[in-house]
Amino acid sequence: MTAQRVFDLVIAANRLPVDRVVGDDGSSEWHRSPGGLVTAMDSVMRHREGAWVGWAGETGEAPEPFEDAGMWLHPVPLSEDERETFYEGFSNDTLWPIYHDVIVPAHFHREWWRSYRTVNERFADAVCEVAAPGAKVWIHDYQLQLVPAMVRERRPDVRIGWFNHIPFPPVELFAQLPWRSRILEGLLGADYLGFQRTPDAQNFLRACRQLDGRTTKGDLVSTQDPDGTGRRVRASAVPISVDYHGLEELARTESVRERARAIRASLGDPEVVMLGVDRLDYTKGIRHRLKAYEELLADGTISSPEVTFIQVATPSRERVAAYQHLRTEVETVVGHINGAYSAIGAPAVHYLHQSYPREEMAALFQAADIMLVTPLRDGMNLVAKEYVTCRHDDGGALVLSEFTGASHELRQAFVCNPHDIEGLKQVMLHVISLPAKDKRRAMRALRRRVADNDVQRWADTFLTNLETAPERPSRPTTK
Ligand code: GDG
Repeated sequence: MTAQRVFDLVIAANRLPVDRVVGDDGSSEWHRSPGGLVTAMDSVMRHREGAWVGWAGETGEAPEPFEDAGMWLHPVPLSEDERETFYEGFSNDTLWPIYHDVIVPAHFHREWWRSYRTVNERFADAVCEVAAPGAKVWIHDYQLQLVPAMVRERRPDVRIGWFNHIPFPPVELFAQLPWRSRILEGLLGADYLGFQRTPDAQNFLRACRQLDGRTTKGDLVSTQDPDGTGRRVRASAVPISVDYHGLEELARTESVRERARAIRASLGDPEVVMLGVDRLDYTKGIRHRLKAYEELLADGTISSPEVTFIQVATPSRERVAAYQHLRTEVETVVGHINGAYSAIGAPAVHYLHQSYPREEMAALFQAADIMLVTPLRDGMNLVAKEYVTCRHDDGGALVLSEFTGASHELRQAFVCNPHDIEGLKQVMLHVISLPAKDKRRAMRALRRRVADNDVQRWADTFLTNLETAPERPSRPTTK
């Protein structure tokens, strides 16, 4: 047994920042796990001491808690059934669609909800085990919305914050959830609730008012704990960002710059390289950008290989049916475009259903003249900010969907509505033909914006908001 340690800062997220990778010889190693939350929080936690509570990514018994890169990792177990019902089911097939404008239908199953509650209880227990008296507990994302109230019930001494990485839906969509009041109650266990954009915080406040008749004033909601104590909870926007300095430094290394040149050379040095980088997810608008590219090729406005498109589609949630359908659709369209418009040795679309190291991503960003970020809905979209960060040469151009959180900050991006294929084509053509000096001016402004608002600033702001949330915590209790 590992000795129990306690910490003043505890992070709880569905996944730990590492995955166990088992080699052919049966030996196992921990590798960094993919996704926006881990990318952001990993760099935040490297500058702070604390514990991270999360699932290690494999079902069955959880590994013993261990230290990795100066962080204390406390694994929470999930059974095979819970992976299907809590993770793939309620989290990714009920909440994810509802919170992303129901781009695909949401599925409601009572046994999925029961499993969600059970797993949230387990996370709350784990958090309480590692939280020191009076600790700050920072809970993340839609998979753990009941944890704030569950932790408060067990440990009234700790400060509880929750941050939503994805959008919070309009009340008309949130209202569809049969368990909507339970979710609001769960969240209101927190002292502070952080959202990507002000409209997300407003959607939450409106849900509290309209669905549960709670009183709100400004960004505060009044609530009552089970013991009758009245409290106010603050809900406001604190937009996430990237590790600007760390990533820029990586992008400036000679090996990454050399790799960027090599990527362009291996494509035959096209006039224009367009790039998409996404988890293979139906929210990301991958089909829409492929359609726009295909139509431009079909009507002869552009031609391949002069204009070449690279799409990195990182494997994601491969056991959920909607993701399997999306993969089939995307691969069919890519096959169709390549069949019609490629030359030997020069495919029109380079489709990469793979995951790459950070260095390769930085090189790809530098190799791309136009970055296409076209989600139908996205909490923030870190890829947009990473692209800008890597362009230390002030080169490149960012095409950005108005339905991303990032578009609320990155005002100098070339904005598109991905549903409007004609409009998307026009934006692509506009950027292709725009004088370089205009694109450089836009890129410089974008880079300043991200440099001034990096991920450390985001974490500092969140933790300050948590610290100064309206009600003081009750006296620390000894365990
Ligand atoms: C959620 C919200 C919000 C992707 N492929 C590879 C790779 N990635 C990295 C990207 C980026 C991250 O994964 C993806 O972040 P996004 O923000 O684009 O999207 P989600 O995964 O949907 O993230 C989102 C985010 O949480 C943070 O709050 O912005 O709205 O949906 O960092 O670079 N990284 C590497 N290889 C890959 O193949 N190394």
